[in-house]
Amino acid sequence: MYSPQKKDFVSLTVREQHNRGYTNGKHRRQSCWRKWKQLSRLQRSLILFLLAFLFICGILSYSSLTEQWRGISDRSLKEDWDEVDNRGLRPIPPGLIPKLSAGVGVQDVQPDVMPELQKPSIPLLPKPPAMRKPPSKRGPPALQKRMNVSDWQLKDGEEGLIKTDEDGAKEAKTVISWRGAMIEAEQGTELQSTIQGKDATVVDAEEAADLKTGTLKPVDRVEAVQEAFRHAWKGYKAFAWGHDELKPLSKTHGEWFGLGLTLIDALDTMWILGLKDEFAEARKWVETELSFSKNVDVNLFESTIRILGGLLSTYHLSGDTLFLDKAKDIGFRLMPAFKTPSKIPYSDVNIGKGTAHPPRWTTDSTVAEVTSIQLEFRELSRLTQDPQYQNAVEEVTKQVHRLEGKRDGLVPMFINTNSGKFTRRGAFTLGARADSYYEYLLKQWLQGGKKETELLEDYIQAIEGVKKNLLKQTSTSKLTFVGELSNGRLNPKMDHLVCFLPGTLALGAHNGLPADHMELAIQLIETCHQMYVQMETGLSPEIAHFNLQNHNGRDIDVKPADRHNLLRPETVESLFYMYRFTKDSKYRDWGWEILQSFNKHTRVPSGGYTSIGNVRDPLNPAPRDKMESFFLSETLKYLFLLFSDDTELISLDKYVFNTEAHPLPIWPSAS
Ligand code: DMJ
Repeated sequence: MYSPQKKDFVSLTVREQHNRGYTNGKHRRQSCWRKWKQLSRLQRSLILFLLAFLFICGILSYSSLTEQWRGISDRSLKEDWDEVDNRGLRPIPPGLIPKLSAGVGVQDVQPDVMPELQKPSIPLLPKPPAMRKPPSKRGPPALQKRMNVSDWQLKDGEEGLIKTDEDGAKEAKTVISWRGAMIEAEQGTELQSTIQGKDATVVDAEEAADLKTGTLKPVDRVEAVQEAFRHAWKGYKAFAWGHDELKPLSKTHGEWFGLGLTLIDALDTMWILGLKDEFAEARKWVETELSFSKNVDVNLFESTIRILGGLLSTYHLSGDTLFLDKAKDIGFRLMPAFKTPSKIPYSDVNIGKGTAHPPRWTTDSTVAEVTSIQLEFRELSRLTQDPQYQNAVEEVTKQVHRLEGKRDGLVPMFINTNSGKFTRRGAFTLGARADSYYEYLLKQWLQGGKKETELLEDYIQAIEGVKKNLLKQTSTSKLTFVGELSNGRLNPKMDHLVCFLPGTLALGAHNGLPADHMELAIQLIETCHQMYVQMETGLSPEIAHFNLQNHNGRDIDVKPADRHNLLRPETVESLFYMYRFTKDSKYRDWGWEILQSFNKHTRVPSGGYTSIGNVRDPLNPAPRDKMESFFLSETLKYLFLLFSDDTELISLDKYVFNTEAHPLPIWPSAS
């Protein structure tokens, strides 16, 4: 049945359309439509195809045009930023920040006025990324595609990147392409490690001969460490100055606390290595730029061992009271962490607001964290003659000493800040979350002049606990390792972190503890050494799994998620102790091999060293674009001390190193 309402537009007559109120324009559209309908199906298809084709072409040319426009605007932004940079306007004027005077109570710390004060006098343009970011990564780290080594580092004898002319001089191409980003290559000598202007591979060959003839001069190795430090510092200075960490590949920085962590952590290393110019520049930054009056949350443990420890040791080495003043300031600002129901400190403190809190997901703190801040706070009390610091940390020591839940002196990994009791009991490790508890038992005993017998008792009992519960040997080469206990079952895995233990055991034996501690130290340092030499890069993984059954003839397996190396210090730390106490030159040689492997696989040509994601693949160690502050604070410092013939340089009878390698004095017996 006919129904005008339902009749479609095309079939309406002009009058009908007029009656329904359509306009003239609509008339025109109507006649077009009629013409369209009069075309054959083939004609209509052809026209539609042409229109679609033109539409696609239009879209394609639009996106490439906008790409160009974006490029132009990025460049002009970058140029604007560089101009601001070049005018030296980035640093925060710190003189504006009122310094906390001695005697101000924790409760008097005012919320910061930093946001206003930090602003430079001219508006800053947003900083463009130094290079285009790779697509964001998802999934567990081991599964993420990292940069290929070929993308950023040169291989031995690689053609095309380093050309050798007839005189043997190397000429580097100016750029290496990395997924569209341009990374500047430096002179050929920079692309490999350089010692006194010689290519490291050449030095290696010479060294092998020298080692045989016994003519190798120790000074070469000392200078190699200085050179490595300078190279790392060059990257930090160029791309991360005053920031927490260098990201050497993207040539920028990472921020953790926003307190110049790498710079502070590296101060005493520069002093010890004799790098006067670098030290002077860094000191200037501390004097003029460093302010702790900042509305930031910091981790109590990390800021104590790196910042407080770094400032205290630099004060002791240099005698410069600037560092003591800064140490007092940060130490005081960390104290709110101890205001908990149990007096076991919270993990985090806001050093500007004077408030503290546990992590968001728990009221637990980590046992290693609350028991490895004692050396620093005790020293702060001694220097300031203010007992509050020492009292706070020794209260923690006392409570942990008395606590139930240990197993033969071994401690669980967590402690609750409300109840003051161990939680998640049943898991025991000498690795992450417990490691430095053991280290600080011995070192506090030494720091205090061997008088605090409870510390010593706890330490000796714990080492017995290690022997009884955690010590095992691999079936193939009988490598001794320290496994982990989980609800009574031994897991034959060992963190690289555990490699601090041989050094600590040796230090104890040197101070009169049982001789079998030294025997164990010798066995364990061999295992730590094997964790390096059995890897294709010559660098240890973060975690090693040891074979108790001889099923594949190997001692060590590495799980994909554990293949990374963060430039950690523990093995070279122990090598340093072992060499000092035994004078066995093999420990120096092992350290030298490690330095060379760092140079080969983690050194970034434009400055800095990077952690890597895969120690099993020398062709693609998967650089992670991060230089941890402990590489400068610990790794290079211990290597330098290992190679130095001056055993009075930080004598182990006069200093104890905190867990971040900052030497603090052993207290004179009168105090
Ligand atoms: C350092 O910050 C300290 O040595 C800490 O005790 C453990 N981890 C890192 C280095 O690996």
